[in-house]
Amino acid sequence: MPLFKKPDITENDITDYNIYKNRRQFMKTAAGLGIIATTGMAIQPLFSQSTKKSFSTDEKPTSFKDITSYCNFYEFGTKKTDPSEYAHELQTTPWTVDIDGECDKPGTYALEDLLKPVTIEERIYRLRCVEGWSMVIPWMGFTLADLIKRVQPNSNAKYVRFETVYDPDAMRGQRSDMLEWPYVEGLRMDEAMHPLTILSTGLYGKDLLNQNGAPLRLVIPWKYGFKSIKSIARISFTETQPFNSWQQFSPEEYGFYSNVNPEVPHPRWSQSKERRIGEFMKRDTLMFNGYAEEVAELYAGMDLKRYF
Ligand SMILES: Nc1nc2c(c(=O)[nH]1)N[C@H]1C(S)=C(S)[C@@H](COP(=O)(O)O)O[C@H]1N2
Ligand SMILES: [Mo]
Repeated sequence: MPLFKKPDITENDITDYNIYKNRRQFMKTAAGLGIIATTGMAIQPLFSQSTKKSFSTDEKPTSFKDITSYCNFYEFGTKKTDPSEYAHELQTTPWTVDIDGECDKPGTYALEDLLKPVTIEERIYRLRCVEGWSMVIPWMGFTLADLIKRVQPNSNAKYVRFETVYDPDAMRGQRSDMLEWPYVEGLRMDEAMHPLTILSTGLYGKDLLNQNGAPLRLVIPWKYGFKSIKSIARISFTETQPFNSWQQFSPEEYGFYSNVNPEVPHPRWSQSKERRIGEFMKRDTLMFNGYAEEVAELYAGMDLKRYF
């Protein structure tokens, strides 16, 4: 994975966020008055009235422009601007997700059917890339636990494995052997069931753009960004630990857990500091990306230097 590079876009674009906040205020008022408008909203229904404040950071979100143009999505190339340039080449409707392995309700699910019973809510999370930069992203999504409960994993299911869509005609990066395709990620079942772990369908109140992993991507805020796999086409319940893409690429550098940990350096660079995109000074990286209170107990008794 390349070392930190300065974003190509440095302009501090707060206009989008103001529009977004005003729209949110409008939606709340509209909901209060019972005049709920639904036009132009494909997946994002309404801002949930019961936004779980406790899970959202009140730090200032990174600009919409930076979030959507400074991306890692190697299926479209390795440059930060490749995804925003080429990801439109992927067709995301219709979309299906294969659910298989150790569960009682396997099948090929249409995305609409997976989304029908869920309430989309906003979660403002930090995202820390292993390369040494971070963002604050106002995601729209629902808990992965919601979906898992519906497909009923059996007692052999110890892990959840995810695959990105494989479509080399549309994804130019998949025509190279930079990584083995499709991109694979995995979580232990308790990590997958944790209320902080979400499947995202949007950000800043809009449907995800392809470069951010439309139409469905994982977000696990206490782990390095590469765990948050994009454009998910398969979810499997497994008895054995999945062998994720970056671990396949370089097992000494990228582990299965990949919890954000300022005390465990990457073999080629320190992880103790990070640059928040849009800011100049570096800031300290926090244990579990600042979510220790919520997730440290998942790893009680584990040597986090060994299980990095
Ligand atoms: N399929 C797939 N998912 C992926 C990646 C990728 O290359 N392919 N990059 C990961 C990395 S390294 C990061 S930091 C985040 C970036 O998410 P964002 O571009 O939406 O901010 O996506 C992750 N998910
Ligand atoms: Mo990353």
